[in-house]
Amino acid sequence: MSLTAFITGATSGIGKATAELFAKNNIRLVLCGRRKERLEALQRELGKLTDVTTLQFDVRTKEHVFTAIESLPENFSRIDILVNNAGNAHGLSTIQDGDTDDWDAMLDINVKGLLYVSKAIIPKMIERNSGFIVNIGSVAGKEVYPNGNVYCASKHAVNALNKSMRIDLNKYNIRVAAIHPGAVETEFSDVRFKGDSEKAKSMYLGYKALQAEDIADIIHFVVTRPYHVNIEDLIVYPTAQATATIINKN
Ligand code: NDP
Ligand code: 8X3
Repeated sequence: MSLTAFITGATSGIGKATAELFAKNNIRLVLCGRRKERLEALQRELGKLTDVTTLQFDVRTKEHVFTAIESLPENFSRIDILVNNAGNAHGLSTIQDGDTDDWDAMLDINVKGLLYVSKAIIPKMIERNSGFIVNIGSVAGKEVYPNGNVYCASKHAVNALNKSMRIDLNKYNIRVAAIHPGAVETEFSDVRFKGDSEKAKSMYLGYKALQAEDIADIIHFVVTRPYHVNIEDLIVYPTAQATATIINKN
């Protein structure tokens, strides 16, 4: 039987590339995000390759997360792979200059949203004694850089939750893995810099950043190992990047 994957943040970047690669590999898809037109377009396109259903919800809104997931049709209710990917950085400033709405967004989306979605999906994995949860962290969850403060805190939380899930779900035969990318050229910087596309583009100039497809490829590799193999934690940089802040640009 084909596997079914539930991908949050499937409308863009890493989540979208993962959906596309999974579809090519005959993995059935539950695609989530807030932008309905993008979800519909993906369903039309990837529906030619595999079974696809979509759920439009904001991961911040607890009730919507649970209602949406409960509304899944019976043939999509068995989730084999959960990719906890939805998230973004909002702003880049010192702690003293930080915008509290940005802080709320990052903690509510990157941390609490991931928790709500996991809470809604895990019970059926426990019942079946199988499942795979892939948490998309960041190098920002492994180190802290100037002005990264709350985004770094949110991704350190993802790192901690990944480890916690591994421990708490261990006896239920559920695999848990985190992938921590460095710079990936997606809409990430557009969101971080609030639509300042020049500033966003400048983040990826002078070196070859990771592409969303590179991370999708790694996610696919991780979830297609034999069931007794769990790759627990991966940091993935572009070759030009040595740490969160050291990038060899020319
Ligand atoms: P994108 O901005 O391209 O994609 C972000 C995705 O998250 C979109 O599909 C967006 O969908 C979804 N999302 C954002 N907020 C919400 C919300 N409130 N509710 C539901 N969905 C939401 O960025 P990336 O693909 O780069 O980011 C994916 C993940 O990778 C994030 O967790 C990010 O932190 C992480 N990451 C990114 C890196 C990078 O350099 N790009 C590096 C390291 C980690 P929609 O707007 O339709 O809701
Ligand atoms: C995204 C990578 O370095 O901008 O998580 O935090 S970084």
